Amino acid sequence: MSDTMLIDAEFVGEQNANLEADLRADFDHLGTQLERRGVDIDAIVKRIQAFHVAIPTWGVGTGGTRFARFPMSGEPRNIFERLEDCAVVQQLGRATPAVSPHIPWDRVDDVAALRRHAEALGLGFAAVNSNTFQDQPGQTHSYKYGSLTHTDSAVRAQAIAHNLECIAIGEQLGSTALTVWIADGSNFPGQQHFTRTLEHYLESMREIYARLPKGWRLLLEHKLYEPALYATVIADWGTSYVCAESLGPKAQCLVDLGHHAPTVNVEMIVARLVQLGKLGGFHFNDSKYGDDDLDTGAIDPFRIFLVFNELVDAEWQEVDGFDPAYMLDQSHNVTDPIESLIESAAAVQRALAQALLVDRDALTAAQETNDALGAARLLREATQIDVEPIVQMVRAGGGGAIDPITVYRASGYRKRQANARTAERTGHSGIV
Ligand code: LRH
Ligand code: MN
Repeated sequence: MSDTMLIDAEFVGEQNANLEADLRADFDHLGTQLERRGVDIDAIVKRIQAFHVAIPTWGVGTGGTRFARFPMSGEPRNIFERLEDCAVVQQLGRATPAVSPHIPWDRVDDVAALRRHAEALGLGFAAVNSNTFQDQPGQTHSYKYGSLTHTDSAVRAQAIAHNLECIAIGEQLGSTALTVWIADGSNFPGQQHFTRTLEHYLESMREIYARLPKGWRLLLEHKLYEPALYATVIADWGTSYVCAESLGPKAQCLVDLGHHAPTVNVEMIVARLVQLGKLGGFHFNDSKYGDDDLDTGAIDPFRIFLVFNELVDAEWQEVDGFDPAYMLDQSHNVTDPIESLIESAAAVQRALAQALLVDRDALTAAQETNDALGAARLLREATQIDVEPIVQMVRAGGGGAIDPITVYRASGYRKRQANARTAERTGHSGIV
């Protein structure tokens, strides 16, 4: 438990006290229901307690689209304040003890001071994200026509150097992974040579791979389109897999749920990458059309359940080396980001809890005997069980809030920050 509490712990305790009796009753009732299904509720609680999802530092600021961004008063103005808001998500939700930084958005002069600030807030650092999809002031070469795959080796060298800098910063922060998403691609047929761009990508990534510190992994993030609107160099899981395989054992594939065409079967991609030993991690979010970066579970909670059904199956099968990095990657344009992140982390916990309720022996039997409806029912039934008392008990047991959104709103945290953080930010467009 961190020593810097941004919301009065006593206040949280008082709020919980009003809800404890009802929670206990709901929890015991659910325990009886699950016992009838041969499920030990305490074992599920233990599993959810051990599950953590990292939050994106860029997720605590108000997000925007290419049209506009509508800043919120009291939003964080720098990484130190972003960590404070991340700490509130952790204090109340107890599921997000690590944050995923993005460089240069989170670059500081004194990295050790940043690490101390995070530790004082009870936070650690997950994968570092590099950024060669924007030009920085004073940058020598532009990434307008690409970065790690640019036709000009000087631009590629600049992009490689940036990724090596991200590794160096990550090492100081205690991170053990680098996530590489590149926007490289084209808007016109013929604009780029498909094969040469992928060869450039592999050449560049080999230089980055060669400099990975001991115990680190390189996470390749694919994306179907945007900002490239005709062809994206790393557009799908297949390309990402081939590259990760070619790079070596420390390279794995990261699945951002929003980076697929709306009808794509993402849970099957997850199963494939598990089978191929290349599932490195996730960026959880939800979407209806494109890479909408909406709150996880806000549009299609069944989809996130189906992803966790594959992950729980992998654990149940004791798949060798199965250890994905779990992160949220969302853009909060119309909500208080702290509330959205608390709700989204809980949505991921809920999906895991429901996936743990699936009777895997019965499912295997139904699958092996082609009992289609029987198999489908086993999954659907698991999603019809209200596991909220489990998610609440995990929060309460970890010193968090049984009803975190009500506590957060009643705490007046955002108002306090609105007074403290005089707005410097403008309404420019873009996600941050
Ligand atoms: C690209 C992406 C990537 C991040 C960015 C903020 O769409 O998902 O993971 O670098 O969002
Ligand atoms: Mn992402």
